[in-house]
Amino acid sequence: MTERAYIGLGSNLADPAAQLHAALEAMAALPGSQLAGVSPFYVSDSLLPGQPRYTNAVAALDTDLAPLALLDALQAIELDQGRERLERWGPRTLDLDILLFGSQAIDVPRLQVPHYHMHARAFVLYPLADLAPDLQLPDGRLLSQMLGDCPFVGLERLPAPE
Ligand code: PH2
Ligand code: MG
Ligand code: MG
Repeated sequence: MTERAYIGLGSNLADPAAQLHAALEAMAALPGSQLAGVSPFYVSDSLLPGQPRYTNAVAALDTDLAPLALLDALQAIELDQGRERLERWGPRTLDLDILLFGSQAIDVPRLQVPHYHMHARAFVLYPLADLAPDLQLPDGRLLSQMLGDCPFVGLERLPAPE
């Protein structure tokens, strides 16, 4: 069955915008998957002080892959682009997070969907709303409601490339 997944992209090392573009190309090439939309890119300070600023975006991916197969594929793209897991929340060349997977709620050790902190992260919610403003989470929470509780503070929205 094809499901629409929303993927959060983030990078704060080694030309972040180029990392995001490369990741989008790699995601579009995944088996049984089609890129259905990409938000504008946003720049913001890291949640952890002392790190370079992040570039973030959200992509909509229509995929026949099962959730854990998609997770494997995204982690392979992260590794391919030089991701090193040195410290939790450390700076990274590429972070790909499954935010939503259709209307499924998933809670297994490797994967929790919806992504646990998305409701509180402006750099996730605003690009997600660019793609799907009327979105509802599996538990019934409305994206519009979450946006109201998460001010657009410290986010810089980059103009779309030519
Ligand atoms: N990711 C982190 C830590 N801090 N800050 C921003 N602005 N964007 C991120 O994607 C981000 C972060 C670790 O997951
Ligand atoms: Mg993340
Ligand atoms: Mg991650």
